[in-house]
Amino acid sequence: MDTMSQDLNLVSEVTKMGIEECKIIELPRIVDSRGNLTFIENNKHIPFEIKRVYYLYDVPGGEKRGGHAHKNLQQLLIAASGSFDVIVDDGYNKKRFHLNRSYYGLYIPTMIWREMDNFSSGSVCLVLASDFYSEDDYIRDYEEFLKEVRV
Ligand code: T46
Repeated sequence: MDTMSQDLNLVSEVTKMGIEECKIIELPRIVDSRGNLTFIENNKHIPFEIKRVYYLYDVPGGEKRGGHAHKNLQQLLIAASGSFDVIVDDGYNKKRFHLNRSYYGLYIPTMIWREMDNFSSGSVCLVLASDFYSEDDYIRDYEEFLKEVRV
């Protein structure tokens, strides 16, 4: 297969991702009167290898984050503290998830537009990502995203 066909195949793979692929994953929980504990092991509890961890915090009330899609990145978003909403969009359908438990993670595959709002005071959004940071992996223009997914 030549490089061009491989690239075309990759694109058609990518376009198959629908919002039904965005799933809440229930993480292990050790309930303890001293306080609960949740753990995540690489390649075991989530469907990708973790290469990066980052977190959003001190988000001012009423603020929004996100507003982009990733070409190749997969992520798991966890409300490590407080709560917030994530709106996922595959170019045809949208779905709003309310994250408010630190033992639930929202899995977002490639080529899903995401927006985040409704952050509670003191909330922390912990993100596990399948790759290192690369601005080239972002699609930050919604019209460009629609063009890519509606082929
Ligand atoms: C996502 C949502 C949930 C870095 O230098 N390294 C990093 O690992 C990240 C994530 C960001 N940055 C820089 C890039 C920008 O200059 O931090 C700045 C803010 O990033 P951005 O505007 O993309 O932040 P959010 O909150 O809109 O989106 C972030 C992630 O970028 C994104 O992948 O899915 O959180």
